[in-house]
Amino acid sequence: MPFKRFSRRQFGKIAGWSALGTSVLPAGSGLAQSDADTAARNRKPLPGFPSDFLWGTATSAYQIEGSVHEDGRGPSIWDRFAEKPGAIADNSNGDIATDHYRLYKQDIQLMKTLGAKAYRFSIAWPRIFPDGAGAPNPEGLDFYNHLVDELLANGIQPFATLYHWDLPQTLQDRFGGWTSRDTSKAFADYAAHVTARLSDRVKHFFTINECSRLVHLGHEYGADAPGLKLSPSDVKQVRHNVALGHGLAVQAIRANGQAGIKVGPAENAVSCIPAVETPANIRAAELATRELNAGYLTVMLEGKYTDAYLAQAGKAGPKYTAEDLRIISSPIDFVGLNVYMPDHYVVAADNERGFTLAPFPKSFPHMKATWLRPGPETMYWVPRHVAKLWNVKSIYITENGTSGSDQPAADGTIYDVDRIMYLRNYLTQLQRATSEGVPVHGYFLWSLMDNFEWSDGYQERFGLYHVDFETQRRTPKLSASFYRETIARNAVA
Ligand code: PNW
Repeated sequence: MPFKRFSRRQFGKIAGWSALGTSVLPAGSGLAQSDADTAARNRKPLPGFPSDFLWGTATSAYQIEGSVHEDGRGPSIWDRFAEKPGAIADNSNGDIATDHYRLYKQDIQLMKTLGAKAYRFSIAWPRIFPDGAGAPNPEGLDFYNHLVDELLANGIQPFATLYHWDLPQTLQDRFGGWTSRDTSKAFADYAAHVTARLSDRVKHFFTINECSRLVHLGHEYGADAPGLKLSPSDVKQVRHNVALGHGLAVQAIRANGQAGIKVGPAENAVSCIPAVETPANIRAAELATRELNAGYLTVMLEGKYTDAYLAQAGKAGPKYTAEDLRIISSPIDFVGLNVYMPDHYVVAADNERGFTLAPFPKSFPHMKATWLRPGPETMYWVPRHVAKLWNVKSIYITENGTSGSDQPAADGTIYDVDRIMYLRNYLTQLQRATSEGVPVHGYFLWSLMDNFEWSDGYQERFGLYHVDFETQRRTPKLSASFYRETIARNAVA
């Protein structure tokens, strides 16, 4: 809603300002300055994070491993997609990536240097089942066995994601990938196989990374593998099949995992922020969160699509059974949230939905990637909404970070103060959330090191460690020191 439509008085009311007097320091007065200094010195530090808060970093298989032909790995839809001219900005692919498949021991030392106590990685389905289903490839699993053992030997808890977008190509060819529920079933079989073999040591499993991105970018806009541009009704069916895959995998993981393992999704929930923090706007942002995540977290946590989602879809709605909904909403132990940016600033409105989504002004800032609009408060609101709307008792921030230009200065250091600015502000908001009792139990920074950033190739660097993609040399950026300091203090540095 454009603010110019409000009179000053109306705006004051909405913002809850009418009761506030003006409290501006007299400009240029030395006295005011020294008062401010004293206040700053006496300021009580913000409370730190809970004492058992888990700090980690995150990566995904195709973005770092390389070695795409090693030890019997089959092709994935990303190998195939990257072959298409123009699909990847720099015409690159994940053939070598950051060579983590061979350098994983060294990379675990990087985590240790940060003081991180947890690591979120993904397992490449085409390494475990080169044909997507059928005969497993034990050599493929060996890599993850070694990785997990090495993590544990270094005091780092493994958090495994089962699907971070690298679908075996054979499933795309055979069934049309996620357009068919045969893929949802194959995913559950793969999840069962992996959990049976890793859950003696891996205690936390994420099912699918960001259902929404794989649905929209992969199947609606064609910007991610498999590069499809499906009709609205087919997109809704893909969305349903992906949610079904999540639910079937939750059941398979429980049935095959050791007692006490925990499972949940890793979603980038559509983030809705009260444009001005008033009770009415907060309620409107909650309503918007529930509606705009209808095909993802809402159906997973409520076991039904919202009335508005079904009404809006009309004939293009997904086809499903009541049993599907029961499977999709199988109980989970935590919700993983990838938090990057605000999707919407919300204002309460007297309309059918109860909210208005404010358009983003052209002047809204962005980080190096033009899509990444910084809004630190999203780190407070998304977990708060999720905890409140669905009574979720455990949340992990499964990704948060930014790319940067990351140019070395004359002294060779990468002073990535833009990344530090971004992280400091987001973590301050996370500290607000945990100190108010929002049950966030850990944070995984995206990413440990620069890597293959999907259709942006190697042009967007998200790492705490700079990677020279020619030599595979890893060098800490200044933000690595910031993160190490934050972990050491268990409070924003
Ligand atoms: C994530 N958004 O994707 C992915 O999980 C990572 O693999 C990826 O490298 C990382 O973010 C950085 O891009 C995102 O629109 C998808 O808010 C969508 C959004 C953010 C991140």
